[in-house]
Amino acid sequence: MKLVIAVVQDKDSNRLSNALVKEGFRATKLASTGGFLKAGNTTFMIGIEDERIHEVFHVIKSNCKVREQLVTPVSPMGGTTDSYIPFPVEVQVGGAAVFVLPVERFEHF
Ligand code: 2BA
Repeated sequence: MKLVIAVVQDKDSNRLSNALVKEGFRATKLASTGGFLKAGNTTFMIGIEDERIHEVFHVIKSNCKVREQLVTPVSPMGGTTDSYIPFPVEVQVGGAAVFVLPVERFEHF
């Protein structure tokens, strides 16, 4: 068994959770905050048998979009503070940052 941890944009979270339920996957949604943008995102925990993991990836990929987002860095990106002029930069966010962890044991009481 594996635990899939997927960080997705809030805009995609309802669609993804509906799709997971429809395809028969169990998932838990956690409200989270990205360290870089300091904006809300959603973290899914999905416990899944090893042989179905590619199905979960497929559902995540089909329901999470890549989006461009403008962000003004709060600290210099490598330069010194005296030469620092803040200006917005565009970053690509998503579709999903996905981690796969081995599960030693799963009990459901
Ligand atoms: P954030 O940390 O808010 O990052 C949002 C987006 O900003 C990232 O999109 C990436 O395009 C950019 N970004 C992040 N750190 C950067 C940096 N040091 N310099 C330049 N650009 C940077 P994604 O890669 O799609 O990540 C979306 C969210 O997924 C992240 O939100 C974070 O909450 C989570 N995440 C991504 N990689 C992670 C990791 N290795 N560990 C834990 N969480 C991660």
